Amino acid sequence: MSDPIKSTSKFLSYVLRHHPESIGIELDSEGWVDVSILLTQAAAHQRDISPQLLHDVVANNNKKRFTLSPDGTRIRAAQGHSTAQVNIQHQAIEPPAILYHGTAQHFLASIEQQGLRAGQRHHVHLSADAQTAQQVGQRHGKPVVLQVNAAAMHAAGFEFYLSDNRVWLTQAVPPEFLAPA
Ligand code: HQG
Repeated sequence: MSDPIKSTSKFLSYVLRHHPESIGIELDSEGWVDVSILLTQAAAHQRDISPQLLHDVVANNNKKRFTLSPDGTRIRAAQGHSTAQVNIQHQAIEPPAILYHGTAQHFLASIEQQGLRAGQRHHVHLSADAQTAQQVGQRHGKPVVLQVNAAAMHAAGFEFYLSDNRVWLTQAVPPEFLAPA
């Protein structure tokens, strides 16, 4: 049997990032939905998630993908959204001088031409350490880690944001700010 924490995490990623309409819920523009509505609608779509299981998914998730509001009544995905319902107003902050992006070898030619693009997601995802980037890149094929000159981008006026779970986000990275790590 599949691990209930992992399968629930995948289900919640799908619903809270990409397709809230698939279980008839709406997210506010910051990505939040009431926990009670989420659990009721999940149950109505053959997904029984107990409050305890939800708590375990939020607490144990290796990437802290989900955030509970301080009073515990609302939940959101920390990052990775593609649904147009959500437009989190992240506060722009100064990034570390260097950030990393993990990708796959077969994307490199296109990235050298176009730079990094957000694609389906709302942002390009970057990490503060090369090891995390390596793991992200592995999901797509033979991993390659790129170094992003975040200090130069910041000086040029590009904005950077830090998600609840400490993923660095930016709109796009032009090729001149990229180098092999
Ligand atoms: C690539 C996971 C061609 C980009 C991870 C990446 C992350 C281009 C792929 C989060 C390109 C998009 C996000 C261009 C970018 N030409 N390819 N111009 N620009 N790409 O999955 O960054 O498990 O949407 O390099 O940990 O891999 O979901 O983004 O390979 O934080 O919580 O296009 O997803 O987190 O792939 O991963 P993705 P990502 P979760």
